[in-house]
Amino acid sequence: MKIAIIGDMHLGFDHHGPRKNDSFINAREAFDIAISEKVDLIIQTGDLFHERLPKPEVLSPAIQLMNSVKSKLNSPKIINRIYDGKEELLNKEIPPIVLIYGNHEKRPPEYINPLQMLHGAGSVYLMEQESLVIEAGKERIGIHGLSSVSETYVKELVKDWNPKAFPNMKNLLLIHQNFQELLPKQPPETMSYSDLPSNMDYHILGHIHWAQTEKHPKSKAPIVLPGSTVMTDLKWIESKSKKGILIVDFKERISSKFVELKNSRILHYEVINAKGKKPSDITNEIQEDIIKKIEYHNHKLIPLLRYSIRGELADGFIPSDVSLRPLVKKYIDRVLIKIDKSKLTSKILSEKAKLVSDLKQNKVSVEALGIKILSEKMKIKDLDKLSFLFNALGDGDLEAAEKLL
Ligand SMILES: [Mn+2]
Repeated sequence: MKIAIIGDMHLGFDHHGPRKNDSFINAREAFDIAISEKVDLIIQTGDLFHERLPKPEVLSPAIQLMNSVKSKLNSPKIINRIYDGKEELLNKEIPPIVLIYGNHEKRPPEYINPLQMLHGAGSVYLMEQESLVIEAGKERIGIHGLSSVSETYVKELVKDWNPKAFPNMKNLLLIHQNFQELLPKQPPETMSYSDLPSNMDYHILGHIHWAQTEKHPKSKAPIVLPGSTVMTDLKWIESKSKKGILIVDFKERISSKFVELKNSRILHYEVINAKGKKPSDITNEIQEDIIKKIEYHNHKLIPLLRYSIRGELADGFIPSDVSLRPLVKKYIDRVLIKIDKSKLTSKILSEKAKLVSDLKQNKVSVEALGIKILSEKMKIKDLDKLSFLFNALGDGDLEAAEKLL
């Protein structure tokens, strides 16, 4: 069985910014590759959408895209489904796009998330925590999918779930979580590769935005990260790895190829050493680099330039003195400039600048700060209540917010 594996697509990313079309341009190219490869099935790793509540302006083209893919591929069939410990024998046609939901789509249990909506409309098949035997042509494959769950209890949940491999076919696991091996400084409850079941032939990981291939420490089965189709975090590692999708042939032997997305915008990541420099020295250095990048650019989308300015500035200057706004304006039609000053320091740092810097370095989350302010304003001390109220207000769910008071 030939399967296209597509990573996090984040449809609707930067909806109000200059990269508003990027997620859709790349999604269309990814699906076009899958269609031209005549795959039997497409697996998507969750975070199809960038937000829990995508706007109709994002939902509508997304549904059109899924439905157009569906019209161009044959419908696979579910033969067997194990859900909540119960096994069902079926013979049911499903859409060719099978996916799980990611952390970006997750909503509280009693709410409907956007992928549940697409599933209900018959545009995709969503797996929450279930095992399927899927048949395409005369071939069968077992897929075990787990949508995003809290990092604090995922290990226990996977252990309890303990998906059984279906006999006489390849079995693959689809999951969207953090992994110790991929992200530094994770709390101890975060999963490691060895927490993945060792009875699977193949593991597909969403959530991580760069492409990488690993092996299960016990079973030696592949662990693959297709990587997102659009750049969101602008990490250094994303500038070094290409965006693309995997085409995998699940025969007796599993073979795969990575097909690059040619339309994906180019990201350049540069580290600028600020040690002992004046702000004007830094902006001059960056301007020279911008000119060079423009000269060598040959992609139809203007490039994204990420400058990470690091080190302690010359005496008497603070990070906010380093402003690239004039450069951003000057080159607005030629490059997109993103600055990271989280590692830029000075001898004098005001309290406000320190708070902003802490926020940027994730020493304190915006959410925690918001809850703290809310707690002071509303004089509420119950942490659970505060967190629910904060989320309800964030969702614009005033009715739910009112009920909490
Ligand atoms: Mn993601």
